[in-house]
Amino acid sequence: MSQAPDTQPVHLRLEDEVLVVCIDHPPVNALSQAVRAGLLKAVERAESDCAVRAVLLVGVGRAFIAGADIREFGKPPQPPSLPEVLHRMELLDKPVIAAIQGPALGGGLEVAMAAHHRVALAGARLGLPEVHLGLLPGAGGTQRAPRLMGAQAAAELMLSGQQLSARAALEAGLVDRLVEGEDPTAAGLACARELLASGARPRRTRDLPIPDAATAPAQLDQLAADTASKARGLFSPARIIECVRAALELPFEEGLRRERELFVECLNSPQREALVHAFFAERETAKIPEARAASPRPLARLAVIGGGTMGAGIAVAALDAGLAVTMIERDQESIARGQANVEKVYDALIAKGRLTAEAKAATLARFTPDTSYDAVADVDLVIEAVFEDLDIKKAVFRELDRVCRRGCVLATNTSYLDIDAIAAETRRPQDVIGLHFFSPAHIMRLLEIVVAARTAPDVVATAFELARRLKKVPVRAGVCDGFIGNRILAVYREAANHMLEDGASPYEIDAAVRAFGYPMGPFQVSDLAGGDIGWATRKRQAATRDPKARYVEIADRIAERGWFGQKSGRGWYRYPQGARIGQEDPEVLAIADAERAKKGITPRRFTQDEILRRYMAAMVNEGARVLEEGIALRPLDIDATFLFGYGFPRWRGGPMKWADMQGLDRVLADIREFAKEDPQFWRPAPLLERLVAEGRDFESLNRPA
Ligand code: 3H9
Repeated sequence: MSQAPDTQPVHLRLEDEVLVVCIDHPPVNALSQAVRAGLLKAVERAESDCAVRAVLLVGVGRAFIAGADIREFGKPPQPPSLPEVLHRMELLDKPVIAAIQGPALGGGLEVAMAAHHRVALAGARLGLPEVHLGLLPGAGGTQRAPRLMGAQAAAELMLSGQQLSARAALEAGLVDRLVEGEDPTAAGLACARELLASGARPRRTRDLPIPDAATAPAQLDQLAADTASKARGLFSPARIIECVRAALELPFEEGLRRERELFVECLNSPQREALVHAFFAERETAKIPEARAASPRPLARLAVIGGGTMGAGIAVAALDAGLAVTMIERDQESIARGQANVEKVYDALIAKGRLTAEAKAATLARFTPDTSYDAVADVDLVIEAVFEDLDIKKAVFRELDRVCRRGCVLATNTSYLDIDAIAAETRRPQDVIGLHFFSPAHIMRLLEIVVAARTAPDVVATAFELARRLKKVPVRAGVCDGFIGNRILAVYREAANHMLEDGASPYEIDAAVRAFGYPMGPFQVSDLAGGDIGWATRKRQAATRDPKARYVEIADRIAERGWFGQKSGRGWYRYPQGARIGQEDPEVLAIADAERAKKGITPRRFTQDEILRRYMAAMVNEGARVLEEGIALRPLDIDATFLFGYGFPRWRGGPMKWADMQGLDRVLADIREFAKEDPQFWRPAPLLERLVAEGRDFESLNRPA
């Protein structure tokens, strides 16, 4: 008779006198209600069964436990709670051992810390990353970690959300021993038997003294001050420090109660909701129809055409992912520059002590600079990263079409241009796709994957596979001017220009945008990127611009003076002697005044709130259009684009999530209000109107494609 498969996520079995508790809840053994209930049952069995003399906790599969089940946040809590389970477990009078392989994160590490002994396999990764979800460790972690590793180190671990290797965790005191081998059960059983043979009693973390109790309070003051300036608007870091203070000042149980109160505050904060959305958006973007329908083509050798900043950054990203990279430039001088651009990145790492000269040499052994297109004849994928000019790009693609083998993926890194037109230059438009990297390409995580009209599904799947290997966040986009990100950017940037012309200063606008959580405002960004780039785009668009649409010329007046920003020492701000932080410039304000006067505009005051409402409403409205046209598959793709490519504050979840959290009716009401002055610019997107009429939000469109 065949046995029904065991669907319980926690299995128990007795091995000699050790109760082996297997947490088996794929993919990462998150602590769902069923897992917590299973753990509680295990504790009850250990309490009542005298055949059990020790308890061993192991995770089945690739993780020990990745933490609380993030999908349960925001829903009504289901008993038993994790703190309750861990309380009972810690009080067991039989030794409890956690054998850790893979990730032991958040609640997962809290389980291990409530055990009496911890052994770790070499691949274990331990951390308390709750801060990235707007939370703090809420199952005793803030009280137990200080007792194991010291209050200062615990606070730093929780504030950074950093993951420690098994060795680092051993050195920090988080685990008791590091074991060889790949089998956590065998390692844990060996430890359990040893403990039983030596008659060891449970060693409860709650009873341990905090090793740095005397010095930690002063260090926490320092950490609190640093956090206030670094955590930029984040809610949970200050509360993490408060919990660690409670660990230092209060008895264990009272400390736990304080932790609970502060955890619940974090759980109920809008930041938690936004950050959890960001966590899932980051993972959902790769779930696209083509990835299910087709398999990626082979992907081992890659070529980059162009050795400028972008080409070099892409080459580094690919080299770092273990691919072989050929770089093509038009002549010896240019390829030498391209090679130098690549080496510069590695040399900077060597200078910082983060890379050895040998490792650089080993990586560059996979790098082939060349000046002939023939060198790319056999590669699997080519990324063109030459000057942003349609004719130049078309010429490159004609050449690629001539030399590349059949089935090679031909990608362009254009940020605006028509990829269908580029594909039409080849006899194989099905192999052509857009791979829009963001500068610096080896660091920025966003990769817009632009699917043209005739791109084959397996080419799309290959692009997503490349993104996975490069550890990028891939977002599927359709062809239009600017794709998802730059298209939406152009519109909210225009809204900023309108406000500028109507009376707001660039400095007020930047300040409002920074206060929202962006690292920089739009005028600072323009100074950093170089005002000449936007100027060139505006000149390119002049011929096709709607003559009835409002056009603000202030930026042109600035650019005409050669004030291109940081690189020219002057832009919207002044940068005396190469300063990186700009100073406000009265002459810029005078130029803006003169332009207003020319158009007969009487300047008016804008509050920070109004600036932001206009900026965000423009972003959301264009986002809705991008969705409606199918340029973005889902609202979460737009959110991921802005989170990973445009500095949108992660704790606000992305523009579409932000709009949902404001209430779409409020955003639409703003747009209608603004439309009274400029009905052409502020035309509400029909999708936004429809969602409001139906009482729905963007989230309702986020179903997997
Ligand atoms: C917490 O613990 C609070 C407690 O202190 C207090 C309690 C009272 N829950 O990332 P991957 C899914 S807060 C639910 O692609 P990897 C993920 O969505 C939590 N689902 O794989 C994905 O699903 P799908 C603190 C989760 O190998 C699949 O698993 N813990 C969870 O690149 C694979 O994930 C954390 O913040 C979860 N906790 O990385 C850890 N974790 O296949 C968060 C993952 O449907 N997790 N999923 O797309 C991670 O950092 C990474 O997922 C991990 C694996 C390193 C574990």
